[in-house]
Amino acid sequence: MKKVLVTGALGQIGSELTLKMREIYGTDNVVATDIRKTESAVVQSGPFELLDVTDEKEMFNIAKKHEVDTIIHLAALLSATAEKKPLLAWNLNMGGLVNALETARELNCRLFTPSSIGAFGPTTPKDCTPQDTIQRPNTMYGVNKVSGELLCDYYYHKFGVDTRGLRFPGLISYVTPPGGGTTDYAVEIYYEAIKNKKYTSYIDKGTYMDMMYMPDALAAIMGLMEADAAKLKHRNSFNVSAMSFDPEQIAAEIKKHIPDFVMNYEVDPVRQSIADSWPNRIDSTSAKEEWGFKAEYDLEKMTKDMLVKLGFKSLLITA
Ligand code: VAH
Repeated sequence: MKKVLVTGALGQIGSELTLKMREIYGTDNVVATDIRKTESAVVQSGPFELLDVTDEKEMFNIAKKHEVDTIIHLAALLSATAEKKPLLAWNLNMGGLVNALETARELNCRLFTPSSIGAFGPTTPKDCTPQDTIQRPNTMYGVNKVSGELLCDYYYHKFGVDTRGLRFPGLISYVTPPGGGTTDYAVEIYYEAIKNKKYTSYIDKGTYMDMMYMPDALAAIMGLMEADAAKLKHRNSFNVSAMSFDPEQIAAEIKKHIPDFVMNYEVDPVRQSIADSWPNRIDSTSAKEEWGFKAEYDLEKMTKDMLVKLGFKSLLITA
C-alpha cells in the first residue's frame, strides 16, 4: 500500500482509518473521499475529494489522478437504514462496490471492502459460526453483503484483482458515531450512561451479537491489507470478532463504573428482527491462521477506555 483512496472517509470507520493510515503511510498518500465535505480532521489534514460512489467515471478519475494502488471502499448504508430504504441500499451498496471493483481492475489496485456479520441469516449456525457456512440473510443489507463477497471472489478469480475483506461485527468507538445500524445501541449506551446515567435499549435482553472496539478494527484492516497474498485462502471476507455480549452484559459492565446507571428496554421490532437473524458469536479461526488476526480489547477493557475517552472522570474500578 503506497497510495490509498478511501471512500466514505467521513463515516464511522473512515474517519478514524484515514487519520491512522496518514500517520503510517504519510499524509499525502491517503486520499479521502466522501459525498459530503465537513470541517473535520479528515478534510483538513490531507488530500480530500468529493465523490458520489455511484458515479463510476468520477471514482475512476480521482483514483487515476492520484495514482492510487489501493482502494478502501467503505461508503455504504448500514442495516437498519437499508431495511427502510431497500432500493436505495441496493443501488448505493452494490453500485458503489461494482464501481470500486471496476476502478481497481482498470488501474490494477488492491481493494478492501468490509462485509459484516449481517452476511449471515436465520439458517446460519448461531454459535461459533464457521468461516464457510450457510449464508441466506433475510435483510437487504445482508443480501448486499453476500453479493459483495461473491463479487469480490469473482473479480479475484476472473480478473486477478487483489480483493480482501472482513466480516465485521458491531464496531464501537468514541470518535464518530455509526448511523442506521442494528448494533448502534452498544455505542449509544456509553454516551447516555455518562450524560444521563440511563439508557433505553431498542435491542432486547438475551440478544447476543459480536462486537469489536475500533482500534482492533483498524488494526485488522491494516493487518489484512499488509498480509502476504499467497497466504490468503479466503477472498470472500474473514470472520473477525473480539467479543460477544447481550444488552444486560454491557449494562452490567458500565454499572461497575457508574453504579446508579439504569437500563430500560423498548424493543424496536425492525432492528430486533435483524439482530435475531444474525449469529450470537462467530469463529475467527481462519483470520487468525491465514494472516494473524488478533483483538486486544474485550468488554471490560473496552468499557474502561470508552468511558475515559468520553470524558467520564471517576473510574471506580481501575485495575
Ligand atoms: C450494522 N454495524 O449494525 C453494522 C454491522 C454488524 C452489523 O455491519 O448495520
